[in-house]
Amino acid sequence: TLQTVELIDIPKISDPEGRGNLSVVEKNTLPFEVKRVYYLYDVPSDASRGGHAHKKLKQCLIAVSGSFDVVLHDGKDKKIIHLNKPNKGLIIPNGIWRELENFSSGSVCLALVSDVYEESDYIREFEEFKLFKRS
Ligand code: T46
Repeated sequence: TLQTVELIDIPKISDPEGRGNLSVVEKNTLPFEVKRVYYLYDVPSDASRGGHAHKKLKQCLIAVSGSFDVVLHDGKDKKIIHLNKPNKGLIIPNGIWRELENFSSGSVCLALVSDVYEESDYIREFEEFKLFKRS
């Protein structure tokens, strides 16, 4: 369900001498081990990314620059989360439909994920997703 989606704090170290911030994701920051990193950038403001669910993959999405909306669906309920802080991570467990939209200009979505790329892990049809949730 959508209750398994959580927004976590990524530790932020503000420089005492005014040199800005540093955020760090370490071994125990996320509730899963990271096996792959990818990032979305130069996304036009009218474009939509995602539009699928994963059978097993867990992800952490971070707006390292700019902002975007993450539309989540568990087959029953829908929720929209606006990401706009480099020190917040959105944990999306497996079995959740996601769409990313309204990317601001210059925004970057960093994804830290639990497994290597495998097309067979994707459910790309919403009807199939609903059947998957019922099984
Ligand atoms: C997700 C959202 C937020 C690869 O070859 N390796 C990879 O690791 C990834 C992620 C993609 N690809 C290829 C597969 C497609 O030919 O890159 C192309 C674009 O992938 P996709 O259409 O899946 O991109 P998005 O932005 O719609 O989805 C991605 C992730 O795939 C997905 O897991 O949750 O970002």
